[in-house]
Amino acid sequence: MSNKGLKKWAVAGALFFWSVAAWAEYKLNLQTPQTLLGEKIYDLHTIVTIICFVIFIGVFGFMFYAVFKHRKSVGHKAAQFHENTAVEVAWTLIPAVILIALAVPATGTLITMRDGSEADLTIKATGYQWKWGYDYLKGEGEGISFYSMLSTPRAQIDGTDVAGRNANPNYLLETDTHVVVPVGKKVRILTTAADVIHAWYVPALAVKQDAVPGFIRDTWFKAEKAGIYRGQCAELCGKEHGFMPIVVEVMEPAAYTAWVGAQQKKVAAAKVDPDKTWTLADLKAHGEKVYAQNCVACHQATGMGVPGAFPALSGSKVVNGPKDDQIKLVLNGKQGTAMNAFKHLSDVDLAAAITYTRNSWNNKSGDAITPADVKALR
Ligand code: HEC
Ligand SMILES: [Cu+2]
Repeated sequence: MSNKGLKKWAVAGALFFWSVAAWAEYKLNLQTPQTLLGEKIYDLHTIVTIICFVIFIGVFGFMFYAVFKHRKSVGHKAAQFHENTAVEVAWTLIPAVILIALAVPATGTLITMRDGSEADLTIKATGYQWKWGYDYLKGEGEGISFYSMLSTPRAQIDGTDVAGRNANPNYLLETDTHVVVPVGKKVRILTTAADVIHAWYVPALAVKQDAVPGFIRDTWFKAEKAGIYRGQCAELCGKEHGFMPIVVEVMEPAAYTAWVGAQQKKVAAAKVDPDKTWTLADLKAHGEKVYAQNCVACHQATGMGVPGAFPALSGSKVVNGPKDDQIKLVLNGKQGTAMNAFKHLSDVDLAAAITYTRNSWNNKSGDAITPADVKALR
């Protein structure tokens, strides 16, 4: 081989191995299933893939053999014939038998997958742009309700903290709160959505179910092993679905019971008396946090908004106008604009955020909007 040729191969080889190193974190095949049903699905997938592969080799092998061995250049002549009953019967029967042989176990598994009856625990998962809301509807923990949001730092996502991103094994797969469930219990997940179609997908638990506005769909799983299983919204339409991951934490029963207790205590503690008298300073201080979490992306920390897209709240007629109109606007949003409804926030949070906007920047109304004001307009 010439020197030049050698060099070319060396470069190609280096590139190949470099890319193999880059593949190290990718895995072929499905994730290891953590439920019995998931194992069934996994095995079914393996068997079907092998059968497809065998058929592929058989059909293409025969075809290439026929084309190569019987080519014109070695003196073969095309046979002229029509109809061959034996061949026609064979190519009808053999695929039919293969299809039936596949359909029987597939149907059995599918029926089990669809059977969400007699669940120990029922959790509703609601898709929002761009987070998940969970409500524990039935079973131990009934009444627990929370949102679950992406917790990967923004700097890792926008590329200002590449080192942090490279060191983060759960990049884009981590959330502020986990869906906690007990091990060995049948957990039924009802899926729905509040805005656009989402999809609740946790590969290791073998569940994937669309969450469609106005519809309730269901799926279920029974985890065999405690641990943390990660998934994502699997809806394709819209770039932000990849930023609403799902983290399921499967706990031993005793730990689960403790979690439920802690959660219920938290709910009780957060239940502030809506008739409590909040001072303007209390409301403003709390409101600044609520504003930073919910409003700042559009209206900006300066209250100046983004000209042409998001109106300034500083100096706004609405913010400085009658308080009822403003409360209604924030509660219900404005149809057809990016100003979404903020009904999901508590009376206290809304009262505080609105008080903050009425008393910040150039706004000096001096009014305190109380949680009771918000409650009255819900
Ligand atoms: C996704 C972007 C977005 C977020 C987040 C958002 N808003 Fe808005 N907001 C808008 C847009 C767009 C409008 C203008 C709607 C219109 O066309 O009238 C608006 C209008 C308003 C107005 C009326 C302003 C005026 O002068 O007309 C108020 C008050 C307001 N928002 C308060 C809030 C509060 C409080 C929050 C947080 C709880 C919030 N907004 C979060 C986009 C947003
Ligand atoms: Cu989604």
